[in-house]
Amino acid sequence: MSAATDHLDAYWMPFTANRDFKKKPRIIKAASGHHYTANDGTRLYDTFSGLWTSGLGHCHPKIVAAVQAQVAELDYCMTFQVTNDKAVALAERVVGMAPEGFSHCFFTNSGSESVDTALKIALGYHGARGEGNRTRLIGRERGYHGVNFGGMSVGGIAPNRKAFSACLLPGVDHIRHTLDIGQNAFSRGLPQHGANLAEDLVRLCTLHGSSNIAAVIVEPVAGSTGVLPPPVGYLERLREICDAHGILLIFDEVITAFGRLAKPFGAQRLGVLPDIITIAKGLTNGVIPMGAVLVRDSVYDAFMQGPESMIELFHGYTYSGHPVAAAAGLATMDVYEEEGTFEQAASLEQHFEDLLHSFSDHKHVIDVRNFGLMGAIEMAPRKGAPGARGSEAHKKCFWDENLVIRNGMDTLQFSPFLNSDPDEMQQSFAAIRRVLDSIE
Ligand code: PXG
Repeated sequence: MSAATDHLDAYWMPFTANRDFKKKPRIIKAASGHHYTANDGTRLYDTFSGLWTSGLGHCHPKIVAAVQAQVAELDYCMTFQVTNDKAVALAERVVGMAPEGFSHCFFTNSGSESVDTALKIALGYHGARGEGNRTRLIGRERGYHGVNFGGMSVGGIAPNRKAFSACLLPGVDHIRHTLDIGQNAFSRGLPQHGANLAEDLVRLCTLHGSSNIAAVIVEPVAGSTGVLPPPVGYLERLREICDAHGILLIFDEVITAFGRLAKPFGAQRLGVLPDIITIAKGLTNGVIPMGAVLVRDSVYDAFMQGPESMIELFHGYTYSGHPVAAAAGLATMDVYEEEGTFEQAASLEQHFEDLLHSFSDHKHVIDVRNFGLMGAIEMAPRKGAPGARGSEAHKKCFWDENLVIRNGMDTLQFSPFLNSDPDEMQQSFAAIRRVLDSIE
């Protein structure tokens, strides 16, 4: 091993080709606003706002100050049997922004934990109501719900599941994904074709017996699989089928909450209300890990039965409602409100859409998809080397254009800052065009 890579050896990177990365590492040491600073001092524009996390930009002074003050005031406090003032305040704040009827919030530390918590709540809800036979969970192909055993099982990203296939949760099935490039290529916003794919849930109701199904979980706009906005009418139909069969509908809003769709929650933008919502990422602008699960009152109320001295839900994490994370969350909510972030996001959508779709004529590009400030440019795989184009584009953007972009195989994904500068956005796409032109 070369000297350059020795010091990296101890570090096993997540979701990364470690050996390839360590040959020529890309290490960030600082960030401010819309830019990172690399180890060698180079400033890089961040087209992914963290990892869908940091819509307000990096190191927002108000959030930094809140975290600094909190860590000196109350560094930690258990939230089992006692709790802290910031967790209480943040729960109230978040439910205040949520759709009507979501009055309760359970804290976790990540999206993966939020998803597993939501699945457990769904099972507990049915049990509490005397429908303990409802144990089946339904996900969707290409869904990403984190990497814990529950989320991985309802998730539908094949490579994430493959190595663990014998140990996935039993009783899980998946409805079909909604990507149909044949009919919907280069759609702007929600695609027109595909509402009928929701009928796949009816098929699973018939197959498994709908009275055995506890919940269906979907991302309202699938994110990490390469941005799949729901076809017009699709989510409405899922809601109808769930209602008809007593099945809980879970929206995994880890990406779509907090302004990505120009509203506090994607459910509000899309006009379809689930029963349970999972969040993370934008809850603290990515500054401190934190997630949460919001539930409809009917779900919460089902647990609040029996003796008052009894624990209603045997679940929680050491760091659920961590005071420093909660302080970051409160400051983040303040900034969203004070800076009118969700309105800013709305005002950027058309510009973002136009920039993305300017790639429609590119020789490598087979589809462009977008909704809100979520976007993807899908390239055809190079013959015999799937993923090579995406990976080369990522590296070239970093080294040649001072740009951090995200690729999943040959699909480039975009999560611009909610307060992006339209010129910077334009320049970043001009740079990406140069890179795509230069790769084979
Ligand atoms: N649900 C959804 C919808 C997510 O997008 C998770 C759950 C899991 O969250 P944690 O905090 O446990 O990672 C996510 C995470 C990508 C990408 O490239 C997206 C995520 C994770 C890794 C990569 O789009 N989202």
